[in-house]
Amino acid sequence: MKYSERAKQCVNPTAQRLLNLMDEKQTNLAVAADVTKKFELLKIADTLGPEICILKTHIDIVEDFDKELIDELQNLSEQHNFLFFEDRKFADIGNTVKHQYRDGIYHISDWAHIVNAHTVPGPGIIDGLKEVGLPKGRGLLLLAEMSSAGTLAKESYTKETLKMAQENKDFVIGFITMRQLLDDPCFINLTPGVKLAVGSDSLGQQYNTPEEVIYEQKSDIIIVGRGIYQSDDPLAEAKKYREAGWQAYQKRITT
Ligand code: BMP
Repeated sequence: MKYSERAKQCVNPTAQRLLNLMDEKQTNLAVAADVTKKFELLKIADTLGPEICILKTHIDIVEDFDKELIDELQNLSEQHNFLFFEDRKFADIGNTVKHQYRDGIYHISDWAHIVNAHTVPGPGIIDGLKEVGLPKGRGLLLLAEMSSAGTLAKESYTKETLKMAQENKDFVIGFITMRQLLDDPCFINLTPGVKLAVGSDSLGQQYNTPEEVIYEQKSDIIIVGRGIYQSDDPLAEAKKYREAGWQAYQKRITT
């Protein structure tokens, strides 16, 4: 099914918006902007914005963070039509994550269309995040699997995570996963650990290619960080990933 056909079946407005945006803009590329300075983050958002469906942030690594950064990022998101995914990986009890999502320095729920959570605390984490995010039309991804070597997110942990998602379809819009885990068009699968060549880094990250992730494993969105922002020409490299991810999607929906 095309992303936009899937959008019609979803109840969550962020899921609908993302799936429609991907087909309209013809991109299933999310860039992981893991940089520590405002100007670097803004440069990535402005230069790569036209190529991506999602800008994935780790806002707490930005050393000179201030409110203006969010204002400027929001302007760029409107100008280039991409969504924000704050990769906060909430992992506490419902009451605590509610505050972490809404309050503090970052006020994540005010600007991040999408956030994610570990399921290790149990379903209360979803309830807490939902209290804040659902009235704002936000979406949540659950970490069903991870890309790193030796991850404990597998087998029964992954299965329980899927169950929690199915019980919260109004707010949970998909998964961080290495593959499609459920045959349900409303769950969007996002896969990190993507490079044009298979490999690993020195700290446990493991890489697969866009073709493997989107075509073979039937995931929906490739998340690419260092493969793009550490290259000599990030824009040219982003275009390569965009093309590879889109071709793999075209091949999947036509075969
Ligand atoms: P890189 O492409 O540079 O390896 O970056 C991958 C990005 O995806 C990082 O921001 C990391 O935090 C995130 N990520 C991951 O690598 N594996 C996971 O299982 C979950 C993640 O969020």
